Amino acid sequence: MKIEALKLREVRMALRYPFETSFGVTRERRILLVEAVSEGLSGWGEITAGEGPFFSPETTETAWHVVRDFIAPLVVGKHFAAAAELPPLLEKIRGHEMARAGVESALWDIEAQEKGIPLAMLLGGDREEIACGVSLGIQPSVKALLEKIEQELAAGYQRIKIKIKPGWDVEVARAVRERFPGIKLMVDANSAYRLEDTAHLKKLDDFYLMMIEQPLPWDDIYQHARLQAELQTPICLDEPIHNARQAQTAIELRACRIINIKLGRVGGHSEARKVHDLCQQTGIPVWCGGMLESGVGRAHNVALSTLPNFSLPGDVSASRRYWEEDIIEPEVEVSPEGTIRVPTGAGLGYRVRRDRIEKLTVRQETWRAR
Ligand code: OSB
Ligand code: MG
Repeated sequence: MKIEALKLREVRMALRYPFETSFGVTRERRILLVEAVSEGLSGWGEITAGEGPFFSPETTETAWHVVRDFIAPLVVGKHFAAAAELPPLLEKIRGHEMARAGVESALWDIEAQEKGIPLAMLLGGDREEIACGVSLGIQPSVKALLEKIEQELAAGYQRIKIKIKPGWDVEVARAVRERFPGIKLMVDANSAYRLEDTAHLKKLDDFYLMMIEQPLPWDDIYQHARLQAELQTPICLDEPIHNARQAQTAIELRACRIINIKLGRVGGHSEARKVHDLCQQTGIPVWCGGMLESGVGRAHNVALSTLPNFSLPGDVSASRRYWEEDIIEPEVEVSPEGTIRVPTGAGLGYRVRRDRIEKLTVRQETWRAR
């Protein structure tokens, strides 16, 4: 492929329901969409950075800056035999994984279209459907949370993740367990605790959770190992895993027993596969995390989730849980069994709706090969 043009758009999409975590409330997403153009094909990627530097240091603005000033000049006008040739070219850019992932994703979409195969197949996936869970934000009351869980289970979702923070944790988990004794249940703290909270976190062991995701600081691995030694519940790491090397550190230190792979957080499909393969070889199950993606990012997550070691239900759920109207067609739907069917068309396998994107776009910039 020759990248003749790279187009970056910012779209604003209002969530149907506010999403509250220990680091804040999100009501509207400012999503960057990457469109790469090559020989009559358009490949699409999504940059999953947050509006503020609260999940990770990246933001919508930093990603725009990094794509415009550093990534686009390295990509536009270049020939690639495969999307996997991009990461070495971007290697000297430190951090900014989400910005890099959005561009790399667009190239993977082009490569799959060129070959006339689904992206899932190009990545090496072998599933026809993927298992889905939901991530439920902090709710105004326990009653409201129990009602939400009831709805999601009725819709078929296979596991429930609830966000926790100090003051919304042990008693909430207890109430959910009492009401739903048999469900697959887990919690995500998004770094709301410190190692000194170990005695408090140990109380969660009573509720036979599948895992506790990221209890300790966002950039920590070592203290999670100290905590894991004290907990029966498996720890799952999210925030501090940006590449296979960090995953190896976490596994060798026994800082976790499960890893959440997010395409943006690890810098793209190439690195996501490396983390996946390492975890597979070392007996660590993985699942695909979410960042409140639009249909474009969601389609990439569906494809990634088809790899064999994605053996636990992920945070990849139906478009309609987030948006009144998504930007792909058909929208991502979940079956009554709590699965998403992997599309069989070439590339992403969903049609990207330019009409809808145009309406949602607040700024755009295009860089063309000269
Ligand atoms: O920690 O997994 C997380 C959303 C935004 C930022 C971080 C996280 C999340 C989620 C939502 O849990 C997952 C989703 O439904 O997309
Ligand atoms: Mg998380």
